[in-house]
Amino acid sequence: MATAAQPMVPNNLESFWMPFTANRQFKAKPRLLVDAKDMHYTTHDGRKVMDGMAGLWCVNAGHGRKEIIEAVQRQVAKLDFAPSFQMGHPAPFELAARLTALLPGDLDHAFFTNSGSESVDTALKIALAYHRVRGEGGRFRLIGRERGYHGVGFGGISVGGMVANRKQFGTLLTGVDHIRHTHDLEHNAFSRGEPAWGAHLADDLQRLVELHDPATIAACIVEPVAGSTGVLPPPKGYLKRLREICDRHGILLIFDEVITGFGRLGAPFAAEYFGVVPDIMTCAKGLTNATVPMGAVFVRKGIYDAFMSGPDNMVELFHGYTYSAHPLAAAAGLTALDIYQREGLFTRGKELAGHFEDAAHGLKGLPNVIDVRNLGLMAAVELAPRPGKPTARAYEIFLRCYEEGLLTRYVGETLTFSPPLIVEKKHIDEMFGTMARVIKAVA
Ligand code: PXG
Repeated sequence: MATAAQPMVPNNLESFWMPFTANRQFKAKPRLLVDAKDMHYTTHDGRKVMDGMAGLWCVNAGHGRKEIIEAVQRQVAKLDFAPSFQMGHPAPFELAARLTALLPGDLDHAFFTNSGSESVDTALKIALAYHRVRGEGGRFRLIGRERGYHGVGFGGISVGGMVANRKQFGTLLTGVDHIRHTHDLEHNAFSRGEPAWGAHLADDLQRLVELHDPATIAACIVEPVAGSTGVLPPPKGYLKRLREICDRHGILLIFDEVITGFGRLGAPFAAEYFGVVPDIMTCAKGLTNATVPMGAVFVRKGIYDAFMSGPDNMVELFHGYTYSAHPLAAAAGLTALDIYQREGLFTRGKELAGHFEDAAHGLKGLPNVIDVRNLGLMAAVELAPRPGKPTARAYEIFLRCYEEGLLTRYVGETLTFSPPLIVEKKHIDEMFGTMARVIKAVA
């Protein structure tokens, strides 16, 4: 409800410098969300909008989950904050144990952060420090991938491959190189699931190994399915090939599962879905159903153990955040896990993937649609750009969808779908039905 202290529509939109937003365009015609429940948002003008994006790929169990709200309320009343540097409190120990029990292979330790960006920077730092504690400090290079998104810290934008996210920010980290991305419309347009063509693109890593000398390379980081850049499922066999090349040369493989973690593909993590175990895995978003910010980095046993070798009164890793393992986040995380497991949300994507895929590919043949891509409960439709006006068509479609009751995301010429995992077939039909209608209406 609107009150004097908290008006429904703020009368000053100016002071908030909005992230990743065209501020002037937005503030001229704002879109405010004021309420949310399950699959829907309510807008400031009282309309219901279906959440086709699980917020920002993060509200996996749907909005307004009472159990999570109550767990956070109980926690804040009992222990609002406790330091995790040389002190501790119970919840994150339980959360780490429960999370690592879900992971494949010997990924068995969790380091907590507050976001995906912090998880990525933490993972890169752990990779560098790991080699150093083993006496291989000469491994300083980090390899990322074109079109990769790894958040917005300096580490993340350095290994990331989205040009706009890099070009304003100077020299970035040194010692970074990139393999090619896997997006190829000529070979893979309208692929259902993993494209058949492109496993050989993983051999780019071998090329960089030969160029730089493997003894200088610490880690290679990729999103198992690139999300922000417009949903790029990996070609069949691609991730296995990356794993083999890393193994051959002592390079750590990092999977950035900030989007793919917590059931997005119909398995708890993409590592399990693809049968490829990374050495380090990052996550955030769905970890707490996005109710309280939290991220985590999971590492294999050998990595943690390598740090536990010096004098036992010494700090082993000089890294951490004031809010690492924050009590409210840990409470939200534990309760989100309860819900995911009880409601079978980690595997629900598997049951719905076929219907979701058919619905997405129903957009094929509509005006200006040049590709549809999907995996699990992620999908994207790519449009031909309007001559001389890049991204204008996708933006207009995004806006029209919002006006017609569907929240999607647009990046470049691509619109994406990543609904809460509680989505039902009728919601899927409505989402893609709205999108089809709007694509036909927007020239
Ligand atoms: N890694 C990956 C793979 C991500 O998708 C991050 C790291 C960074 O997480 P934080 O919590 O620091 O934002 C992300 C974030 C979008 C979009 O739709 C995607 C993200 C964030 C905001 C928007 O393009 N992913």
